[in-house]
Amino acid sequence: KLNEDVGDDAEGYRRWQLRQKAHNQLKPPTREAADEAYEPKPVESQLEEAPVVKEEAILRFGETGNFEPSARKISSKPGENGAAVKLPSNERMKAEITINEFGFNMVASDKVAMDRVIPDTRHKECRFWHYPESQPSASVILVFHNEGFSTLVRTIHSVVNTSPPELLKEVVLVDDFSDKRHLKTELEQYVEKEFGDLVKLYRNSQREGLIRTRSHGAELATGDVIVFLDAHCECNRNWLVPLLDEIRKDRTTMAVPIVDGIDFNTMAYTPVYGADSHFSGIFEWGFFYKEKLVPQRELNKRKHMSEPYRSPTHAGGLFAMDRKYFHELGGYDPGLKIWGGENYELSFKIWQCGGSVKWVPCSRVGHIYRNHMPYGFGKDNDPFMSPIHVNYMRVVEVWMEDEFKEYFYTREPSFRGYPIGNITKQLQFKKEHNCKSFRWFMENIAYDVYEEYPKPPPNKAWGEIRKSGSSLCWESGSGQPGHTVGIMSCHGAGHGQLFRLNVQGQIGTGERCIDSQSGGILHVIVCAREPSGPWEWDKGSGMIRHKELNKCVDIGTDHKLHLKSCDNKLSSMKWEFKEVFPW
Ligand code: LR7
Ligand code: MN
Repeated sequence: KLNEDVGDDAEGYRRWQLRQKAHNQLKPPTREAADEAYEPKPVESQLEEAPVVKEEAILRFGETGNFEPSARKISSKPGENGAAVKLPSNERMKAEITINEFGFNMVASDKVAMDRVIPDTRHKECRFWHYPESQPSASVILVFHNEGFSTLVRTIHSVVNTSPPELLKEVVLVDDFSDKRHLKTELEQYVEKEFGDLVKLYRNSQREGLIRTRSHGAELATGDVIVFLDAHCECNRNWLVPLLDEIRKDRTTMAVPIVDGIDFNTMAYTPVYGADSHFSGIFEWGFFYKEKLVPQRELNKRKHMSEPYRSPTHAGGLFAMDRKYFHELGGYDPGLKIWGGENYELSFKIWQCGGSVKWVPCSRVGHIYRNHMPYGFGKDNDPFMSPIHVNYMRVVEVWMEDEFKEYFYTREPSFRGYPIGNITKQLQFKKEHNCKSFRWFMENIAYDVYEEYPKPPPNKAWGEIRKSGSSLCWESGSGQPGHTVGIMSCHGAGHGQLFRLNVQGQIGTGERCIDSQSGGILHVIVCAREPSGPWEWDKGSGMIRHKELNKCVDIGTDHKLHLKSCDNKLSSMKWEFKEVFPW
């Protein structure tokens, strides 16, 4: 019985594991038995059969759901019930070293139990869903590169502890060419001892990046459904079944859990979103991933608050798909490098070629957000163009038509023309499968992107903004809102020296904009929703004027940019845009 209580103590946990082992040793049916089961029936009898009603999940209050596990016991260990771990001051130094190495505090993580209880962050309804018993089996795939030990291993424990053993076919670990000692025999022995055959460990013979490593994992997996998680997650109660149920109903659905946060420093487990507020994944035109409240129109399609809803895209790391469907779609574009953009590639492909992406409120999984990315990009790195951007461009060139491509290149003008490798296979796939246009996607699925990010008007000028005839450039530094804009020697590498003036008078840099307090210093702001602004550049005089204040940009003695009364005789008020292609 799936919901049979195994007990909350160590003995119960053993029993749970034994059950899993036994399940794994079940023999598959013989070829003959399988053939017999699938013997086609004569047409007459098929006609007599009652129409098949697909089984539905039922919400029945007062009666706990069939897959709902009983609550585990909270122990007295640090981090229990998702609490923050407090370190004594003498361990702080060591903790900092691990944060530097892994992006997480491994000293804190090492103190947290492998089977700690985390708070149930789901909507209250979730406990009362009764799902059809017959569900596809799952392979949970974890790819990893130089991860910490206890965070990785806790992810496996958590998957095993929270998944019905009948449905968890295997956990597939794929090591993306890590070089840490603890990920060699120590990991092999631990996994073998704790999980036996349930967990399989494979290793890449060279660094492939997370995207190709996931594709590799999907090829090695044998379950009906593949579920990807980052290698630093903790699964919440009954997270798996609600995902599987969406795929059981429609095998072309990508089912996405709601991601809770685990603090990199204290391991505290906290929801990012409350159970009553529904968010979905979107993007701005430079492809920074964003989340936004789901439009009411989408929510109204459902009967209950806890039911899944459609989303344009997702963060990338955590999702479930029918394994064969993933392969039918060609998996990820193998030309994508290391990290980034694969979430768009897969979600655009799914939506445009007839499937759907759904976020599932009753499935919650915690993820440790790192404090920094602790690894480099290996040989995929190029000093002048991040592989992330090349990935974005592959997605743009394959899945967007001219109009939408243009919005991307308006936001990132210096990327135009960078070689992105061969995409004929991807374009061919799109054609052969009669995939819909990006316009269709924007109008029907991602329509509310425009609410936050209206179509950007074209640039009037872009590039470095140089003091005429000099090598002094505008510099927005970190680009953080509030950062002042100063003057520095031009470096030609883009970043904080790349600005765009659009035809509606807005000056942008990256995803941010430039403003000035009345008459004060120029500084970085979060762009207003409307892509317009007060700026005007007169190519002839070189002056950049704030139209509303009728003042011009000048260099102050503090090397920052100030608004002063316009004077076309001042050389410090003459500016020219110089397009740069840092690659
Ligand atoms: O070269 C690599 N090889 C790997 O196997 C680099 C990474 N990895 C592994 C790594 O060990 C980890 O298990 O890949 C997984 C993801 O890498 P992270 O944790 O460094 O990525 P992230 O959490 O910073 O980034 C998010 O965006 C990525 C874009 O490519 C991936 O889609 C990540 O899965 C994704 N993470 C999430 O979606 C978690 C939740 C929300 C966020 C952010
Ligand atoms: Mn991650």
